Amino acid sequence: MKKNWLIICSFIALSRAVLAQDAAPKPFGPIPSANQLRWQKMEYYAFIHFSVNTYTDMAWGFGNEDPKIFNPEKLDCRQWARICKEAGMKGIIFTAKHHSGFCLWPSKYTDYSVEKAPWKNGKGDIVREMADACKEFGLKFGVYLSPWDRNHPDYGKPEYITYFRNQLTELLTNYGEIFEVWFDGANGGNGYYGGANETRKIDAKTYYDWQNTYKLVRKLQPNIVIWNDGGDRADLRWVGTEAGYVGETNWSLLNATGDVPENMLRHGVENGNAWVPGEVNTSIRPEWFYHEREDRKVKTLPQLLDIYYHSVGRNATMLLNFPIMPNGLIHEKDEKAVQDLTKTLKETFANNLAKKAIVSANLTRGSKTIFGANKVIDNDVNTFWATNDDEKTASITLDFGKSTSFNRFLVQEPIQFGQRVKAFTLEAFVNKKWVEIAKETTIGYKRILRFPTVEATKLRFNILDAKSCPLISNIEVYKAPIVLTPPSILRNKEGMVQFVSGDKESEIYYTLDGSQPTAKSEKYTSTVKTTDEKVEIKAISYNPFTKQSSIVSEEYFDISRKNWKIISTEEVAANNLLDGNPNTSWHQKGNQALPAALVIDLGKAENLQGFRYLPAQNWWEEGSIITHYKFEISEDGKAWQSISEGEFSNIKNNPFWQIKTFKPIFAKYVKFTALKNAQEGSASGYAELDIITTK
Ligand code: FUL
Repeated sequence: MKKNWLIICSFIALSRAVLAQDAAPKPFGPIPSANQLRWQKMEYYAFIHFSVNTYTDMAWGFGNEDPKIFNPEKLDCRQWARICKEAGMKGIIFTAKHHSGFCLWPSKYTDYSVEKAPWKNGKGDIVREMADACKEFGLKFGVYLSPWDRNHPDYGKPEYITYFRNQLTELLTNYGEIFEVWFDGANGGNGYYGGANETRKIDAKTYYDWQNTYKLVRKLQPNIVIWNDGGDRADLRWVGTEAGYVGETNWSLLNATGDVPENMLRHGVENGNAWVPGEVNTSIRPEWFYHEREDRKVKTLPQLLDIYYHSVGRNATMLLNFPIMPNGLIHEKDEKAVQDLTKTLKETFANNLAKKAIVSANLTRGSKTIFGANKVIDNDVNTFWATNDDEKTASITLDFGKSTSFNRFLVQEPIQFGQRVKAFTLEAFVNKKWVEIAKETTIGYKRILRFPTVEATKLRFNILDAKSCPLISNIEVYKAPIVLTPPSILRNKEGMVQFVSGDKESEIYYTLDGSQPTAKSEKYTSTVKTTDEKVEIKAISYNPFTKQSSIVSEEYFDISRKNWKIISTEEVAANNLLDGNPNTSWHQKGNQALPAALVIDLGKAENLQGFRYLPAQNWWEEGSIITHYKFEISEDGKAWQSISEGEFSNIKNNPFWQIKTFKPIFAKYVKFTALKNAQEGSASGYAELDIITTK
């Protein structure tokens, strides 16, 4: 009797244990809210930048622009929505108000808006047209409302907060459901401010009283996510750069309070106590607003693919900006670029090879019907493969049954249970041996790996470490078409040109006369000498085996800098800013003595009509970016005339070439002065400085 009783007891204990492991694992650490989860699944959506500064060719409006300049005669929000929809994007975030303070809807609280513009005789409302177009094309709609307002007289005073919230209320009440609101943190201080024309400093942490603003937002739009890089922690985080990538290690966690250094923005915080996932925002051109000169700088297919894999492929979302032209349309080159991206992504992710494999795991939690390995290929991200609670390592093998070639691996965690995986590897079974093809860290909502094509019969995915038992909801394997990266083109001080290949197998062909290069053009073997004059160089990468060509890369160089001499310093490193290599830099010391001037003797008088400045590209580690400058010229190096002075708006977030033009003037000497740096008191960092001549 006693014995039977014991058997019954142990049976109950055993089935309890089995049942416990059949039960879903408990969430680990912070988890996303329903709104964050819905947002994450959008993956890819658009930004649209349009304002009065579209008409003044500026990155930031000053706030004094006359609304009369705002007249987008062909404005067509349906064109914008169509392009985004066809690109596979899921929504659009629109700059309802940028830093200029100009409102693209007729706000009741200001007349600095479309109401004062000639467009539609002041009867138009672009926010309305945008919201309607999104609805028609089945896209979600989001708004960008700049907290910094360079037009409003009360900016800096408590009254402005009331104004800001009133506008927010208009936008979040009158235009249907809003999926995301963007509160940009940029603030350069100076502005028009109702005519005061002064610099106003605010404490971004306290001034906007974000907590109460957030309450208002959530009351008006319960399904919204809030983006904020300047104030209190919101739902989403900036990734610390506008260049279009987040760290390979990317935790969707931060700490709810405290400062977030840029490094943390890129990688998140492994043991952070709040769920704050990253959103990668970048523009399809170097800048956010339209500039005609950037028609040749639209991001190329290889660049856009990199952005996709470095955002969606690294547990973030991709927010890609289209600048609107003064006529109110997206440029056809931008449309073409995004179409090419969509086409390639469709081809890449068309045939999931994992579906054809037999999937097995070395460990499984409880019942295989609930948590078995085949859950990773069942097309349902809500079901997943799991191990027992105490396991931190486990492997899944995909057996293709025959030799199969692939170059992409996609994996997902069911993040509603928290982000868990800390380290994993990927191995391919080639010639009867396991070969490691990737060693990585985090996964999160989605991770996509790219690697050179491998031919293997099996693929093994090994989780090496996790915060809690690993859970995997999805695995996909693909063979993507090869897209060749065009070469980059560098010209040094002496006018010698070097082409740098994007891969190791391709040959490079080029032209120096602006014509389209083909595999019949000049082949690049060693450095090419160009004349000292302006030159337009085009080049392609070409794979002789597949006969495939890359798209064309092109660079336009002004006169060579051969005879230039920096005369304000003897430091040899200063010549780095003339060497044509963006990766070498010079940091002008003497931070006490700011403004620090750089004087260059051009060798002979040139007819100047502008200059360009590229900040040091290693600004993460060292030195600073110049935000305010003065450009002077002289015939004799003694008497100076100031030609251009101002700011490089948004250079800190977007540290690329800054171009300033002016009326043509002859000069033999130029003086460039850094009036202010992004990091106050630090050295001024230069990668390159160049002039633009009229010749
Ligand atoms: C930045 C702004 O200053 C830019 O103008 C742009 O709107 C970008 C998305 O955010 O910080």
